[in-house]
Amino acid sequence: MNQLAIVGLPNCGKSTIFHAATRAPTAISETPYSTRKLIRARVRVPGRKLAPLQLIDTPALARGAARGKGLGNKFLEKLRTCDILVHVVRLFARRSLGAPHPEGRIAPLRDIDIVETELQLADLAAIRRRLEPEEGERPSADDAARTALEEVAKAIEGGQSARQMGLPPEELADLLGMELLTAKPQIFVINVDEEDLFAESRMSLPEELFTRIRIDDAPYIVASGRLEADAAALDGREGLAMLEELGIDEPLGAKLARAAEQLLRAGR
Ligand SMILES: Nc1nc2c(ncn2[C@@H]2O[C@H](COP(=O)(O)OP(=O)(O)OP(=O)(O)O)[C@@H](O)[C@H]2O)c(=O)[nH]1
Ligand SMILES: [Mg+2]
Repeated sequence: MNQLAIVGLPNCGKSTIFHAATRAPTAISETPYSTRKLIRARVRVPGRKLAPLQLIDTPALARGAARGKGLGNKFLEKLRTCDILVHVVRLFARRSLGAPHPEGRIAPLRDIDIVETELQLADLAAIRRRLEPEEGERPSADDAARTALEEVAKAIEGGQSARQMGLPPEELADLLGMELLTAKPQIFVINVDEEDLFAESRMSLPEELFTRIRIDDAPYIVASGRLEADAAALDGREGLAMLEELGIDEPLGAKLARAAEQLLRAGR
């Protein structure tokens, strides 16, 4: 089964999105780092037959995670086998005063950079372990892989992510003999205030955000996690009716599944 792992800063709404898309129980709270382990469940796509997808809720990544801050870094190794990262970005600000933003204010581009940097640092650390295994660890990579690993490490040190190196993820993984987090395609979920879903105010979403997302040609979904979670809590048909009334044509699970299918089909 293909796996999608959620990544994002503390309190950006990862668990809310996870719950909305799966209906599975998970900790949702105003306290940062309320998710303390990986939680897996199937994406629910009411009324449509699609290949099953597993969604993984994860502990938050914060600035400094690679140096041991927060919880998320410890779990990144377990995400190396997943196929896609669902990168949740916080834009919601109203009616969430109890849920502090770890950086003090809403700034989606900065947040994306923090998460991407932490993924890059995790990849670099994994590449180094591979190139210079400690005593008793598995033998190092063969020569071809070593050269490729050194090249990727250099690119990452220069601020690039492995997926920007122009090779499809599977080919890159074969070449390197390992999976890199920054090689995985991402789906962005822009988690907005309920009010911002509706026509005019949608214009208030920052244009630079979409420019950033376009760099990777990544699919994105603009959603209100809270609203979607409320709809998911209702009976299937009632939930759909609630969303429809608000002008939302499809629940979050279906949008995620469609974006994932598109990426997987394109072999990205
Ligand atoms: N207003 C509003 N609040 C939201 C939305 N999504 C999440 N929240 C609130 O933000 C807080 C954090 O949500 P979580 O889903 O627990 O966030 P998380 O990213 O999983 O947090 P950690 O696991 O602690 O990193 C909760 O109080 C949610 O109710 C949204 O779309 N709108
Ligand atoms: Mg959580």
